Amino acid sequence: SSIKRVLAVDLGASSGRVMLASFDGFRLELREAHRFDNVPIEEQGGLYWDVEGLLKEIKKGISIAAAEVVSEGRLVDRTEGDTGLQSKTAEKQNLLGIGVDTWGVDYGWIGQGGELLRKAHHYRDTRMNKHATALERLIPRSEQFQRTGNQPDIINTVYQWFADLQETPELRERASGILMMPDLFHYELSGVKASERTIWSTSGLLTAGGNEADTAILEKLDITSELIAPIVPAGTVLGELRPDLQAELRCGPMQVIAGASHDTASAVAAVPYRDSAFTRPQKDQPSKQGESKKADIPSSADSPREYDEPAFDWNGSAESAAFISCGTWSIAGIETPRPVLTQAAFERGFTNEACYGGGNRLLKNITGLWLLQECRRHWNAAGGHFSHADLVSLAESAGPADSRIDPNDPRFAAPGDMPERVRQYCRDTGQPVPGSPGEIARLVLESLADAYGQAIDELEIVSGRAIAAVHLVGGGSRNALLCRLTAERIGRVVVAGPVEASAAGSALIQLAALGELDFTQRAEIIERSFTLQRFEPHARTN
Ligand code: LRH
Repeated sequence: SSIKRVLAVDLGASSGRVMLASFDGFRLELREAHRFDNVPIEEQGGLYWDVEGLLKEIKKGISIAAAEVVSEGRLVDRTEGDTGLQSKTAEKQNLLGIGVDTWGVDYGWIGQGGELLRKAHHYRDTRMNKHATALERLIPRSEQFQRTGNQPDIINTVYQWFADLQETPELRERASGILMMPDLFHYELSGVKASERTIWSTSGLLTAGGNEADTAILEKLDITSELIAPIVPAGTVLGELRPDLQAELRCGPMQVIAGASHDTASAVAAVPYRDSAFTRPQKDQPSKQGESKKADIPSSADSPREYDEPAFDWNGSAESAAFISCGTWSIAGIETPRPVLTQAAFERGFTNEACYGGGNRLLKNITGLWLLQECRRHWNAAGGHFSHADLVSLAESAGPADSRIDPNDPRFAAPGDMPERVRQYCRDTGQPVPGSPGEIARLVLESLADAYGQAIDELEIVSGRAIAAVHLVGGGSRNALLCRLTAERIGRVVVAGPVEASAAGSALIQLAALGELDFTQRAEIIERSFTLQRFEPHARTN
């Protein structure tokens, strides 16, 4: 068979999926093999990952997908009427790879025997509140930004580590390693410990645009760099799925591949940029582990800082397309050749994270559909029966909202009674207070569109680059009202889709790493494979 198959495991805020991706050389097809809940464990006021439970579900997903693939092979044989070919075809239809992606910043402390030393915290845990000021005294915010390119944020790994070490200093002695969450799952699947670069680029610990942890920051935390496994580029083949798992899951050999294991980096890899406004640098080519060479990007640790508009060579083109990766979070950004470490970028709340292929994502993290997800959870717990789509259509009929919230206000970060927090925000700011679920949903969506508009305008200022259009990808691209409001607010064409951007990006990167796909063709492949919708920036009345 010429169909190549890989598994993209995408762990999102409320659910995880094992997606079976099939590529026939022309089109990519994604099918959900297994979906499961990803609900953080709440225990004595703490919020944690259910690593064991998730691992069980990932394994279940592998065996379901493997069985599906084999039975598909049989089906082909039966129609051909040649039972002799049965086992051969089934073998050829094997899964080639598997990669896990999830949100940034979270990690697990690993003990001497490779076990989790303690439950891995979820970033919405509030333990960092007590320690953030002390960390910022130790490593001032502007220094954090200058060293790592990351916008200081209480959820960043560096804040979480600091809080952990303040509360449990003996972790320094007891730990043999620290793995970011996708690295932890890849380790469980392959037995190989590695630190994938895109997920580490969310930590607040990596040198800006570089390939290693910032030594000054590690020193200030009093942590040895030996705790961090070698950093590898996105698209690194780590090794084969452990033989015992192959036997247990009856799935045959497949490669465990660290794709862009940061979900947003993966989603951005699936953005079908068409204007070829900017050809990304291809210097940090993904390679097999061990062969990974250092990216040819000057490490900001030893190069002069840029305080003015960055003087990038944009290959002669005048404009870029921006992306908004819209799910629980909304991430608005553009790709730049190198991190932008200017004062303007810092002050306006931008962060720099790594791309697959070696470029940089200059972006702003905006609290996204989380607000609506939490509202829905609250209303349904109180007896409502709202689907997400119900809320969108209620928002549609509610008409324009009179008030706005700042989605990034800290009061909205932790789980809780979100409708009341939205109302309280309006009271506190002297605005009309929304009542019905439709009014609240409309207010949230319009506030998001406003935040996107502001981020896109600021991106132009900070990057010195005109933004011609915006690709809105991820689950939010299904929300036609949000796409329309966004197009109107930002005054540019919005191209919506793919919905399953993280899984699609993971599949593209894995297949490219295996030599089965030419990544420079990704826009064409995405356009052939998924429905994309265009929203024009004309204002409407309702
Ligand atoms: C989106 C995301 C985002 C941030 C946040 C913690 O899921 O990965 O890019 O890193 O989660």
